Amino acid sequence: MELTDERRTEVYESLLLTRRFEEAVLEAYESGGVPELPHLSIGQEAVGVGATYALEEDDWIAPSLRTRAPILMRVPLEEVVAGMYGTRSGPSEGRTTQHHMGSTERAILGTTGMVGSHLNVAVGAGLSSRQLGNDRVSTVFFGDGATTRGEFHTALNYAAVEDLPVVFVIENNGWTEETPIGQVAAVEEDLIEFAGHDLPSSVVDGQDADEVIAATAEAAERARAGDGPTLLEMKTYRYRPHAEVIPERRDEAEIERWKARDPVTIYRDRLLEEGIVDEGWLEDADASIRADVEAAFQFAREDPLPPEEAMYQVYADVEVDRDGGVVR
Ligand SMILES: Cc1ncc(C[n+]2csc(CCOP(=O)(O)OP(=O)(O)O)c2C)c(N)n1
Ligand SMILES: [Mg+2]
Repeated sequence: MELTDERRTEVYESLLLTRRFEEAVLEAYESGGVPELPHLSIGQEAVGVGATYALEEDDWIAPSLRTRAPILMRVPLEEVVAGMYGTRSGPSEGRTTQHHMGSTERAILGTTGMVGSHLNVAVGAGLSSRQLGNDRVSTVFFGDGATTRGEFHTALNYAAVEDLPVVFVIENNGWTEETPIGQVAAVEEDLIEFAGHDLPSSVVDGQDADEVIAATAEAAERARAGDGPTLLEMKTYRYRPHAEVIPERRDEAEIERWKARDPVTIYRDRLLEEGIVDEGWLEDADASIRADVEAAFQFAREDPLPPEEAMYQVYADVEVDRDGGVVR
């Protein structure tokens, strides 16, 4: 995939948008204004941004509970923020929060509260590409904790046996809630060892968006050529606790070590060094992204609550009357 200077400035803008959005979520939550419990991805932005950037617009993406970047890259900001406030303009008119949101029109498969539940849905999307004869690749993001679930092994095995066009992206932030992954994963070093030897796999620097783009582009190309799935383990880190109600129990020194390899800073410094942007461009980009985020929050705060009908058609596409009887 050719990364022109212009495309690389777009990558940076997506990194910065994800960062500024999540900072705004945290600020709004702390001031008591958000009904949803944030599980922030601050620190992990390059994984979602880089991988999404390497894909075609209609390739399927199944985000984890924490992957925010692909959603922000494909769904209008106002809709995402409205989802968080549970208002009418949110995804599915308020039937779901932004935390697990999906949007089939934008090829985003929503997840559920069950860790790992979306892996086989993503494999199913890959199978549908095969059966429908199109070349849509399916990429699924999931945390290191999800690799301890049966779903992970079922999904990898089935995709490998059937040579399905699936890219598996582990967002390995080293922690599953408050447990270090090393305590619960039975592999020596890297989680890709779970895959065995027949599945192409690699470990990727998840803090470097260029590395993420290159690895994902190669995996997507393999999938599109009919050569089956790839497992990518992206090493990354979240700066915030698992969720905003959970106390921080990680070592401060560990958090600081990772902050020294911040994905937004790494990319900004590289663009500056290569003379692709200057300080003025960076300031303008930040101001404009901050203004967009602020406007989206303002929009969502004024957006009306969903209509009563939003309580219907949650589990099935049927119309029911007030007594729960099926009308159509
Ligand atoms: C099947 C299941 N078990 C436990 C939980 C509670 N839970 C929610 S998120 C989470 C940790 C997930 O860790 P990881 O997959 O590494 O993702 P991360 O939060 O680090 O992004 C757990 C245990 C759950 N939602 N579903
Ligand atoms: Mg984790």
